[in-house]
Amino acid sequence: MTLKIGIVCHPTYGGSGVVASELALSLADVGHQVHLFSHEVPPRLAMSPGPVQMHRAQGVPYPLFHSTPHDLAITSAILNVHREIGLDVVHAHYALPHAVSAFLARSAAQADRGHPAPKVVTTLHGTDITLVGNDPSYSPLTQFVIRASDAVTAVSKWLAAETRRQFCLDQDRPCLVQVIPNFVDTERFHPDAAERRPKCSRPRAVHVSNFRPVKRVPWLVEAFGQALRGRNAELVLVGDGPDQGACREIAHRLGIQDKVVFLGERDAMPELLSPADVFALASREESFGLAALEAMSCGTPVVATDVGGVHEVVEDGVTGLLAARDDQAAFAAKLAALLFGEVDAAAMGRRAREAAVERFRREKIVALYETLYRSTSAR
Ligand code: GMT
Repeated sequence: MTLKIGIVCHPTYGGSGVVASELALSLADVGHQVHLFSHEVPPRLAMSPGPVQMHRAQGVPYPLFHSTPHDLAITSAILNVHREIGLDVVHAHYALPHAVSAFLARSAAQADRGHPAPKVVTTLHGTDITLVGNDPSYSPLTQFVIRASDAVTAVSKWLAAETRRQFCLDQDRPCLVQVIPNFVDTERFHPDAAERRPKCSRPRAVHVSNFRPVKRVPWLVEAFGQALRGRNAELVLVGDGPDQGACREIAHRLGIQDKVVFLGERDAMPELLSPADVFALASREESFGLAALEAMSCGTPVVATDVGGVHEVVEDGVTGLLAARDDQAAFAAKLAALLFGEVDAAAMGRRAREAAVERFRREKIVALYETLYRSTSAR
C-alpha cells in the first residue's frame, strides 16, 4: 500500500536537508506520494526530476515580525495538503522548528475531524540536540517535541545516546529513539563518477562543509600545512560559510595559498569526491558525517577527528584514519600518510566503498523508514 508522506526540512546544503531530499526522492521512486515542505527548494531536490511535490512556504514579511516566521507558513502548508489528501505521516528533519510545525499541524488536524491526523516522525540530526537544541532558549521545546512525536529517530547510536542523556532523564517517561543511519546513493556516488585526473597532477585532499565553526575548517587548513612539510599536494575546499575568510587568511599566513583551492558551493559532489586521494573532516563535533560517507561510496578513504558518531561510519585503519579531536599533529600525520603513500590509500578506498555499499546503501536504509512509517501509522 502506498503512503502519503510529508517531509519537512531545511533547504540548505547541510546534511539534514540532503538526507531529507534524498529520502523524499527515494520514497517517490518506489511509488509513495511525497510532499516536501521547506521555505526554499533544497539543492538536492532541485537537481532531480523525481516526482516529489514541493511546497515552498515562505510566509509574508510584516513590519511587526523581526524575521518572517517560515515555520508557521510551513505548518499551514502541511495542514492545507493534509485537508486535501490526508497525509499518513509528517516526517520532520531537524527538531527545531520542524518537529514543532509537524506537531502543530497534527494538533490542528485532530481538531478538524476530517482525515485522521497524520503521525509525526522526527529525525534528529546533530546540532538540533547538541549546539542548538540544548541551549536554554530552546531546550524545553526540544524536549517537548521529542516526547510529543509519534516516533523519533537519530542518525547514529552516539546521537541517540546523547539525546537520552540530555533530554530523557525522567526514568518514568523514557524516550524511544530508534537509530536509522544516514544513507548514500551508491550508484551515483561511485568510484567511476569522474575521470581519474592525469597522473602528473598532485595528491589531493577534499573537504566539504558549510564552514561553520563546528567544522573547524581553519584547523584543517593548519593541519594540511603541517602535513605538507615542503611537499606538493592540494586541499580542495567545497562549500561556503562563516569561516571561509579565516581559512583564506591562514593559507596566506602559511604560504600555501597556491595549494588550497576554494570551490564554493557545488552540486557535482560525486565528480569532486571520486578523484580525491583522501576526504578530510576535522569537526569538533559530528553526529554522523554524511559527506564522509558520500566520499567512501566514491572509493575515497577518510581522515577524520574521532568525535561523536564518526567512528560508526569510518572504521579506523580499515576505511580511513581517525585522530583524537584536538591532536592536530596526529591528524596532520594521518593526512600525510594517505596523501604521500605511507598508507595504501587505494586499498583503503576500496574497503570504504565496500562498507558504504554493504552498510549504508540507499535501498537498505530507506526500507527502514518505510517500515517505521507503516508501524507508526498503524498505531
Ligand atoms: O546538525 C548540524 O550541524 C546540521 C546538520 C545539517 O543539516 O547539516 O548536520 C548534521 O546532520 C547531518 C545529516 O544527518 C550529519 O551527517 C552531520 O554529522 C550533522 N552535523 C553535526 O553533528 C555537526
